Amino acid sequence: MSTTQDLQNFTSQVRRDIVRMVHAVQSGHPGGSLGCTEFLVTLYQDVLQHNPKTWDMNGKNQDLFFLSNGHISPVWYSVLARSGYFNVSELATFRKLDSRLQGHPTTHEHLPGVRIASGSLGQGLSAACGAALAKKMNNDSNHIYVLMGDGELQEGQVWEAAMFAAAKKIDNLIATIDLNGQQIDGSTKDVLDTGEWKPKWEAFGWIVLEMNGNDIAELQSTLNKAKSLSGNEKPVMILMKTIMGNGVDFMMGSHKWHGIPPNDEQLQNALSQNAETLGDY
Ligand SMILES: Cc1ncc(C[n+]2csc(CCOP(=O)(O)OP(=O)(O)O)c2C)c(N)n1
Ligand SMILES: [Mg+2]
Repeated sequence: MSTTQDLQNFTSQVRRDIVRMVHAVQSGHPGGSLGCTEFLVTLYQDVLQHNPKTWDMNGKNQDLFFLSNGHISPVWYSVLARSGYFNVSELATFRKLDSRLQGHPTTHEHLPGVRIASGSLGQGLSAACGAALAKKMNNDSNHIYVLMGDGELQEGQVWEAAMFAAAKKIDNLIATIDLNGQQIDGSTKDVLDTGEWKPKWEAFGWIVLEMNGNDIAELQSTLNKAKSLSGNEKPVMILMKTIMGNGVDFMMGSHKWHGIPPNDEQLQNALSQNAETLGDY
């Protein structure tokens, strides 16, 4: 198990990677990436049972993670690279022509760690259901994790998968929603006020947990709790409160940084707030 301080240091480096990647090509999605940094760092460094060196598409006897809100690829690519899936120097190719690190992940480039294309919102939970069922049929006791955005929940396909997972008792599935309260055009409340999520997921037959996704100690304990609640004939949902743009003060809490890059001055400001702990790529 990693210490909370180790994970905090890792998080700081990933934040640097995110802002440097989107700044370098002047495109990409820093807001959601920064808000989900603690989550992905804790998942990959402390929770997932995985072996980056023997990675393959099937992932037999390993935990699998699916990123459904594929636009937050900067944080995922950084965490994958720094967890050993590929060389960190490849982060410099983000969003460039012929790069394996496309703005939205696809399987076409064969980037280790990526098992589905995502970016077209709404599909990841369905893919995760299929993978989780396959694990059960193969008597593989590992878990399937998936992350979705809160704006993404407005996609109808999410609710088909929500019904399917409960009906089929897919209890090796641990889903998380990034509840940052923001989406591309404004706050989720202003765009489509959907009310409380907890009673909705419970009514659909899920076990529902809540956590602060920007608190590493809480992430560690809640993710472990989710694991301990699996195997009870119900899928597990973690409603994760985050702050969009977390860790870069002028990006925090606003949908405006959903998909725009920092300029030179803003980059320096963002970097000054996040120490270089593992070495820049
Ligand atoms: C099917 C589909 N419709 C629309 C989009 C355009 N789009 C990209 S991100 C986004 C907002 C998603 O909101 P959320 O999931 O909350 O992500 P956040 O802004 O918090 O990162 C939209 C509408 C898309 N990628 N896919
Ligand atoms: Mg959101």
